[in-house]
Amino acid sequence: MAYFPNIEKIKYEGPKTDNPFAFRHYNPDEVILGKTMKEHLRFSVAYWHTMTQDGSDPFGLPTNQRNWFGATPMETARNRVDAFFEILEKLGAEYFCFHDIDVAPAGDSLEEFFANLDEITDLIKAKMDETGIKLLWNTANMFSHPRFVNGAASSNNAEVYAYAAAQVKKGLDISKKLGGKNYVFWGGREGYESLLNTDMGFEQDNIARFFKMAIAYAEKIGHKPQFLLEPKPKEPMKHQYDFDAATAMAFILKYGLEGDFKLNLEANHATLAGHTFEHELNVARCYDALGSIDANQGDVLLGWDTDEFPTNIYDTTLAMYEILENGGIAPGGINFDAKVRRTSFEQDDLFLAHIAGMDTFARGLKAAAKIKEDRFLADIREKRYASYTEGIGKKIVDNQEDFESLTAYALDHDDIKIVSNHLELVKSELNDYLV
Ligand code: XUL
Ligand code: CO
Repeated sequence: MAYFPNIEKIKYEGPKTDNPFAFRHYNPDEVILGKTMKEHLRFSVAYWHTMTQDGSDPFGLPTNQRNWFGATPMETARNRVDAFFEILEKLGAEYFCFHDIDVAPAGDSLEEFFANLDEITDLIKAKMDETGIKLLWNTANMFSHPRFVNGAASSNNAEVYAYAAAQVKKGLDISKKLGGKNYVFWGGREGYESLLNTDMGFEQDNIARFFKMAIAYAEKIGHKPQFLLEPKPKEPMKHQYDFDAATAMAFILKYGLEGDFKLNLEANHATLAGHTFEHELNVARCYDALGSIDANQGDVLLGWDTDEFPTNIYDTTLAMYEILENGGIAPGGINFDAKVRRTSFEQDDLFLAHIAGMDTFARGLKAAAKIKEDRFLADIREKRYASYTEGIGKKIVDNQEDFESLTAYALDHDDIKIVSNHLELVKSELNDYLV
């Protein structure tokens, strides 16, 4: 059965089309800077927002109209696999991501949960084999169930820690079965509510032990996906340990995990941390740790994780510039960790929303490629640091100077000429690339 009988495969029809179910900017086979748009963008659809989100909010009941509900939770889970792959195929998205509980019901025991996961991931595997669609990453939901009220690997309760380990072990077995490219840890409740009752150092040591066990298990089963840590500053916890890219890197480096871990950076998490998305991507690049991205956007007027589909070309341009400067995002991708608004409740809105996000990233890619080709930002930066390319500046970067030699130099050269950044001009010229 087709769950979207009125929707055909989404095609590129160009900016002039009046067909809302067509790409206006994302042209998968168009070559930009030597790679197709599809190769650059590596789009992924998130199982949770797309298949399980119901449109409810703290004040209201579900609004979403969906046609895949069955008589039992397992029947619904089976239907969802078919509906999800119909969406992926019709969108032409090559990748997908999921949490364990997105795909299979938890049942009444851990054993039943694992059996449900085995059955559903067999169905997913059959669909992957049939369509060639690949698993960008999977992860374990260790934040929804009440047992995780105090965290998972950071829990004060060792039995919760063991339960979480069992979930991640299963997640890695599934990653092996489905050929997952990456494996994500987002510490949904790895943080604290009050320092009055928290031993932060102990909790972080325990999280690091947990990650090392995950690495050891992946090595043992001969399937090592790229591990990714996803920072977020707050929500649900008041303070989360992986606050932002820089904090997550400090953790990774402190515990010697840099050989196995990179970052999965999410746009709305960046803004919650008081950063731009490009700031987070740039921090990751400074550590050679840009792994993958969760594409979405927040709302400047709201202080929480609204997970909106990305429609801001300014942001996607600067994000794509970072990705181009990184030499691409593979083996990561651009995963739409985004949900339709509660008022966009028709099932076909799932397509309209993904098309909007894919087109917005395609426009960002095109603008960023032009910025790179023209060396627009590269030249501005090169010129700004020109004083380090010769004379005293060159000697500083060649490590040939010390405080005494620099003092001698400064005594002779204290009539310093400084130049304006002309930043308003830069921003105005940048606008020309966006439209
Ligand atoms: C939550 C969030 C998660 C992670 C995966 O804000 O971003 O969906 O991406 O657990
Ligand atoms: Co995310």
